[in-house]
Amino acid sequence: MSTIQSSCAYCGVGCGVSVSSTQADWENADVSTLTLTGDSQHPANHGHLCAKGERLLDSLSQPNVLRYPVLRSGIPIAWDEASSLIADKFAQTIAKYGPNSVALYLSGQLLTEDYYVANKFVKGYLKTANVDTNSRLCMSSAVSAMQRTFGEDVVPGCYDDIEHAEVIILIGANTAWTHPVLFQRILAAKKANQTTLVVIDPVATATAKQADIHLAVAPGADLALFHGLLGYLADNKQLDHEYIATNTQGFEEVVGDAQLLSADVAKLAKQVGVTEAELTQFYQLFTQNRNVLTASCQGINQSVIGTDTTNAIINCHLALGHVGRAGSGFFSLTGQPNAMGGREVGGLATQLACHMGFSAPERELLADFWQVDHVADKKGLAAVDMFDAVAQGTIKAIWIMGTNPVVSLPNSNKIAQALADCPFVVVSEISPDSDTAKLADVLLPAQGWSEKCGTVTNSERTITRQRGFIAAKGQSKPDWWAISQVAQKMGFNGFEFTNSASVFREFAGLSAKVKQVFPSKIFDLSGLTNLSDSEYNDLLPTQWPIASADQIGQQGVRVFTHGVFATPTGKAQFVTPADTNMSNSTTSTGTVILNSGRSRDQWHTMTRTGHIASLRASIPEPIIQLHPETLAQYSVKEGELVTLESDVQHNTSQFALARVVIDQDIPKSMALMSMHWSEQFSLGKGVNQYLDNRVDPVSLQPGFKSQAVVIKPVELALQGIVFGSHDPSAQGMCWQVAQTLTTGVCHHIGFSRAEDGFAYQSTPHSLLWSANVNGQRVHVQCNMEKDIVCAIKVLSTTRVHLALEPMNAFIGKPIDKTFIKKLHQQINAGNSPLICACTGVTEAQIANQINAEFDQQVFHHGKQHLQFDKALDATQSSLGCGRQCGSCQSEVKQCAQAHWQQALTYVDLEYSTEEDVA
Ligand SMILES: Nc1nc2c(c(=O)[nH]1)N[C@H]1C(S)=C(S)[C@@H](COP(=O)(O)OP(=O)(O)OC[C@H]3O[C@@H](n4cnc5c(=O)[nH]c(N)nc54)[C@H](O)[C@@H]3O)O[C@H]1N2
Ligand SMILES: Nc1nc2c(c(=O)[nH]1)N[C@H]1C(S)=C(S)[C@@H](COP(=O)(O)OP(=O)(O)OC[C@H]3O[C@@H](n4cnc5c(=O)[nH]c(N)nc54)[C@H](O)[C@@H]3O)O[C@H]1N2
Ligand code: SF4
Ligand SMILES: [Mo]
Repeated sequence: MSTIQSSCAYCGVGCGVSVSSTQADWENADVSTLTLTGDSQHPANHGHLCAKGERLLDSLSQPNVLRYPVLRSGIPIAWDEASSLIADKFAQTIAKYGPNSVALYLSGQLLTEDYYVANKFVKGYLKTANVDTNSRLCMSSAVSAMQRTFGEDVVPGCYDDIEHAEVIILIGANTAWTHPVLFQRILAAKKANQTTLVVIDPVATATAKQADIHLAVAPGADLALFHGLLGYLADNKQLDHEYIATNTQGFEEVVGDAQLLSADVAKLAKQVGVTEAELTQFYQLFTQNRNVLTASCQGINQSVIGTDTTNAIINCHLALGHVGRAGSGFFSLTGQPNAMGGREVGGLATQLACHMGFSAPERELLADFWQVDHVADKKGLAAVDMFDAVAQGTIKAIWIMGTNPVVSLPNSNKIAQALADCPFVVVSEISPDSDTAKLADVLLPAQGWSEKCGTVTNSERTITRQRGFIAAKGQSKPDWWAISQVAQKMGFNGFEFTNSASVFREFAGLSAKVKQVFPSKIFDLSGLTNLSDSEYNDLLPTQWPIASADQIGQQGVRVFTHGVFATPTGKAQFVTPADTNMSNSTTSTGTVILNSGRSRDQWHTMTRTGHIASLRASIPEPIIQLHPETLAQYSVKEGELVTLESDVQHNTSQFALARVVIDQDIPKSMALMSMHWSEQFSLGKGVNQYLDNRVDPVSLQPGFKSQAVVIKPVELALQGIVFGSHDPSAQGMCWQVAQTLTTGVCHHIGFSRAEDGFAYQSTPHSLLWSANVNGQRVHVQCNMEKDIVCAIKVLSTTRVHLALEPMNAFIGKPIDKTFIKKLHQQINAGNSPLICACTGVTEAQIANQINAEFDQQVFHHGKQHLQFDKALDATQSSLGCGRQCGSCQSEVKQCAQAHWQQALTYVDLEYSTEEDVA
């Protein structure tokens, strides 16, 4: 058995994985013979993984893998031809329209080496800074805030702070689902050290449910909350004036402004959307505890006031002297596996490599290092402006790499149109099926996770080697290699890299040079400049700054520990927010605030997780979660289909976007939908078609999280599911969602006219019948080919619940006498939603088990001595649910609690009946 260490392909926790093979010949090993576990030696996860990480090997069996470069016509071409074509088109465009007519749009899922080469190509040789990344949609507000305060994009703390904190505040972060391994570490610390966990989120999320205190703030009120906190701490003489005087600037201005808020706590509480008691309780945590850690994510970043809000949080910690000290301060949770690495090499259009800006000395250093006469002389276009420029026709050639902007950028229909109209679009992908890939003039096959090789940096600045362990599929190539080919074809020197190690060495060398000329910079890889290929291959997870090779393997590093910062004066800067009355949200009568984010089991636009049956089962169709009172307001019912209308999109589409789910955890003013859906999986496309592209003025990050929309019911005459063969462009279909099962794919479908539903795939030979099953009138159509079932369609006027996997099992088999009976049994069985992705445990199983535990307790101890916690524990021990990666613990508990409550009602009923009889 041999083992290779690598890193997880998903979130910014940056877990290490160990892949093992029984075969010595890795290159030719069959993926099904490999095993993957958490790397017990990796400092980020110590062997733990979440449900997505555990299924990394399943992600490799994609239905469609891109293997060769392809033209829009579908004709495959050779790499040599493809790179010549791209080089020619880019050169011609620049010659005719200037350097700013071209752009690259990258991703936090690329490796540092890919990112470095892309930036060198664009900023050094194409002479434009039009190279931006999806990190703009993700981390840029945190980046801008840290730059403003600390002088550099540097997260001061590390994961070890979790164990040192007395209070941990998660703000705008659903960490239980989005950074599950870190959340389990927080829960363990909470248990061991009685750490107080506070969650600040308008929604009672799975994370909030496991907290000691949940502050359900109004959307965007976080800015007032933290700015008011600064005033409160000053009012109550809690600040560290010595630290403020010695190490900071700008305090007087900000504190005066903050005290205007704290002067009237009752008014402030109202603005924040909490009670005065809740507000004071929260503020007192800062006066009663020394070690308070605040970690933020997209609920803060994806807002038009994201940078000011982050600065308001940092201001409080700064004024308490809580920077670079164990267990306290501000921590930015990174989204993607290498969003941090991208920022290091200058992936954002607004910075240069190694955290440099565009000042003359910084540009000269870079030009000198790359041996070019000059580099791009000013900031380039950030994501939203970049695609606006594509739409306006000023950018005429764009290369998109490792991201799916047609789904993930706001106002996504406009993005799709812009790319469709753009004269030259190159997309580097692992799958030809993404919505963006379908618009490419040239589609390039990239090596994906498991094939590619390089480095990534996680939330706490740890660089980990991502190692390839299987042979590259077809002619897929590393992204850095593809850029180098095009650069060389354009006649540029400096792209003769032989492997990822050679790229990394150059990057580390640049870092050493930057550190030498600008010693106040914190970012430092100079200790890695002289790595040999084999040292690079063996590189241990290492946290930067790394000034010497002796530091390889270092962990638990904090920066700014001596109160010296990367600003010109060496002092940290307090930042006064522009306007604390500003909110991220817009509302008007009849609208709700649309909140969007992540589901527990899916990754982004689902290109890598949508085909994994066990990850698709928990949320088979797009859903929109609404508070029961909001349903009444819109006259919609649970299970009905709706679409949205917003200021940007006056919706003329007849397609349904999502199914309504009642949720008491959502505030009344809000609708919540995930960001994951796209045209690849759902006819209704995704949520971003209804969001406009307003941005934070400092960071230019889109304010995704809270925009006003109107909910519009979509009337369906017939809806249901089709198994087996399916015609996606059938007449009159207005709802269509593809779901992968373990044995194939089924489609959830809907029709606004009943005749279209009946006509769908109907042939003169179809077997047709209608029946009452489970109190519902269902219309079944079964198509046969040579006595073998090739399609089964089940429709009804309302939603049909089916046991999906057993239904799909009829496909491809002959029918017998019991066919209809067996089929009705599966319709009768319904479809119990999956609760735990790791164990495959459904709601029905939890219900059965908790009911059994209930009966046991009543039998042994009587109705007066029921203990829910004991029953829950027994249920989990018996089924295993919620015990593996832990990210569904709150859902398991909620589900068990609901059925326990039901059992209690019955017991009371029985009790009263007995009484009555007596
Ligand atoms: N399962 C899963 N995990 C992931 C990802 C994934 O796709 N799937 N993606 C990764 C990436 S790239 C990222 S960036 C992270 C994102 O990780 P998170 O930021 O944790 O995830 P989100 O669901 O986008 O949003 C977090 C929370 O912000 C809340 N929120 C909305 N508006 C406000 C507000 O005004 N104030 C406050 N305080 N909260 C608000 C939402 O209700 C939501 O619960 O997740 C990473 N991890
Ligand atoms: N409404 C709303 N919109 C959002 C968000 C939100 O919360 N709400 N969140 C935003 C955030 S934080 C993020 S990070 C973005 C994410 O949005 P995207 O970056 O658009 O999402 P992904 O699905 O991760 O896209 C990555 C693409 O790269 C491909 N790929 C995978 N590996 C490789 C590789 O090695 N090389 C290449 N060349 N391609 C590869 C995948 O198949 C996939 O198509 O979405 C943003 N959009
Ligand atoms: S928490 Fe899960 S998704 Fe994130 S890096 Fe670890 S295993 Fe991967
Ligand atoms: Mo992200």
